[in-house]
Amino acid sequence: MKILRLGVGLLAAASLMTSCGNSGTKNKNGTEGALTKNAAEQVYIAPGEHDDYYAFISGGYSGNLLVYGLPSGRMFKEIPVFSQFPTSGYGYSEETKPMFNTSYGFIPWGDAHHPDISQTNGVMDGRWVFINENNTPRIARVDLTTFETAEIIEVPNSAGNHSSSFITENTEYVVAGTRFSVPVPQRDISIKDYKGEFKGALSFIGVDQETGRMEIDFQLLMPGFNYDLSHPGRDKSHGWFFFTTYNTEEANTLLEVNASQNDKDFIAAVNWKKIEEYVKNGGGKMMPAEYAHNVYDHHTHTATSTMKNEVRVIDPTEVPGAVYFLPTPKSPHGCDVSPDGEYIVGNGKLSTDLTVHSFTKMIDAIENKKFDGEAYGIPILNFDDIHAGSVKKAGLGPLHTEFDDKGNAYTTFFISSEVVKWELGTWEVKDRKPTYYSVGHLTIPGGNSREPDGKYMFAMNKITKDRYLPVGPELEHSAQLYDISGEKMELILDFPTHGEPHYAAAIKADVVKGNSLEIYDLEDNKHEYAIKSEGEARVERNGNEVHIYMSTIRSHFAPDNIEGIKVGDKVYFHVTNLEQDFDVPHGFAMIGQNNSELLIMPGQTKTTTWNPKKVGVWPFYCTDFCSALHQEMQGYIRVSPK
Ligand code: CUK
Ligand code: CUA
Repeated sequence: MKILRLGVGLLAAASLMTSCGNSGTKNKNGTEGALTKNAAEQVYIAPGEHDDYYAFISGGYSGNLLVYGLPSGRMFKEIPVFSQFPTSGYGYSEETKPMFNTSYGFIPWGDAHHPDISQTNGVMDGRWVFINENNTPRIARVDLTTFETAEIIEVPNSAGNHSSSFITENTEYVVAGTRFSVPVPQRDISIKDYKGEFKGALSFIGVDQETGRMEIDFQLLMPGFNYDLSHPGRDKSHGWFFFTTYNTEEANTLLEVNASQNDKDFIAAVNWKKIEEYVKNGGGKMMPAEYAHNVYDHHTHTATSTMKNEVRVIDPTEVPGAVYFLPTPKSPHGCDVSPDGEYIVGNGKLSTDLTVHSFTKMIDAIENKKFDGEAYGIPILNFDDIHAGSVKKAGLGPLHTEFDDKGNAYTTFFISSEVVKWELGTWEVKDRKPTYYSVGHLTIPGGNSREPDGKYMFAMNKITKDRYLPVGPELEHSAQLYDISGEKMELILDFPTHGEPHYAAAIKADVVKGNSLEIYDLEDNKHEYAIKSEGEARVERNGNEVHIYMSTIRSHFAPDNIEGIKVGDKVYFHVTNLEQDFDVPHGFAMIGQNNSELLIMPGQTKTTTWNPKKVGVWPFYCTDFCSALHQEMQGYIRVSPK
């Protein structure tokens, strides 16, 4: 009961904090860390100059990924991933619609959470960004040469794909852990039979190092807890993966109360090297499971979707020594591993202390078989044998931790709305700074690798209130950038983020910059309906299907007068942009068309459809200002009766 009251107490403190934030609106200048001139200089990027870092910020329920520059906080691009995006026609064009295929049908929206950048030897290499979709479990891969979504794979047996998409040190695996446990395989059973019947699937998705292509190598079917977040081991703990759990009570109703009974939940330590070995020797079993695998090809400019029908599943008790439970107080949320791989930080969200486990001690305890019972056949280690230390009274409601290059850790506290800097090894708090307001994640460039950078940290807040000019009841979220190069953190910038920012992955700009593609080579365009010159532009009829092979070049369409179309036809516009100059897209929009416009980059082909319903002469035009004669870039289609 004591535990329960603590939980409720914290919840009360949470609502208190929210009202604190509110009263702050009255005294805007009173908020701490107002900009100094020095701070302004630090974040100022002169016109035409470039930022030092890329930050890939989760767009949360917008389903997308946002590209920002640091330290300026300027947003450069919104990369559509799990949601349709009329700006470019992503998810509307015929070529990109297959990206949204799932075993549940066409799902053109997603709840994006955690981006993570590919690594080589534990260092971010800037090849790809992976990001998870929470709602209809999927993982996407964004290619950092084109900054476009190259692949989306659905994750079967999962529900609330939350402890994802974190990656191992050489991008061997991108990991996708379920939040909700569910019946596996899905079946019609009473919800009251949850306990012991439901399973939590932790998926290890292999990544091809040449192409980046993902395949689900195996799924570990864990006990029916909730799996919240995860992080890979690194350096000395390479080969392990750590997952926080909550609801080890296996409650199926009123989790707010029923899932806070146990004094400690677990961090699950998974030795994936061991399981990989087991799988290589034919271990595990194939289980029927339907899931879509969608790949976009930059040469055909077209996505293809394949429906898979089985997945390899593994019962953790089949592989001795592969999985252990580390008792961790109070529903740990984030699970973060220090750059040297020694410390595993469990952010117990209903605790005021932060619990840190030692990887060396964990291995010792395993070797000496010092177990404190088991859960569903999985050994539980003794808390005192693995505990490295605790940061005492660090704050209220710890969520996530990142690291710098000087042996410090930075933890966000949602309830007390602050970032706390503390030292690894001494567990001493060195500094704390308020955030505005109620921070969730934080990011240090490289902070999730062996080589974090020690210059900037930014905090991503859940509540915005008074930070910007009022815009009605619905506000964008707000991030704060801090200079962390000195002893004390210094707040130097506020900037808005889009959707709910969960994690962000940030990397030195130089690693990515040189690899960014400027133009799709027209000669290399292998799209089924591409044309390479205006001479190939034409209209082909096949029954009541009409295919228009159309080209764009400054500043006209070919063909631009189209006749012979009838009411009831299905018209396909296959538009190829013949331009080969950087940054000269053309757009295409047809009156009453079925979907969004198209934005076609130089060398690219995109397709939209139109069902003419009315007799007449109907215009189309270019939507993107492309030359002084952009307003002349137009055409007509004559529609005759059936
Ligand atoms: S979760 Cu912890 S605050 Cu989805 Cu990363 Cu958002
Ligand atoms: Cu082409 Cu405007």
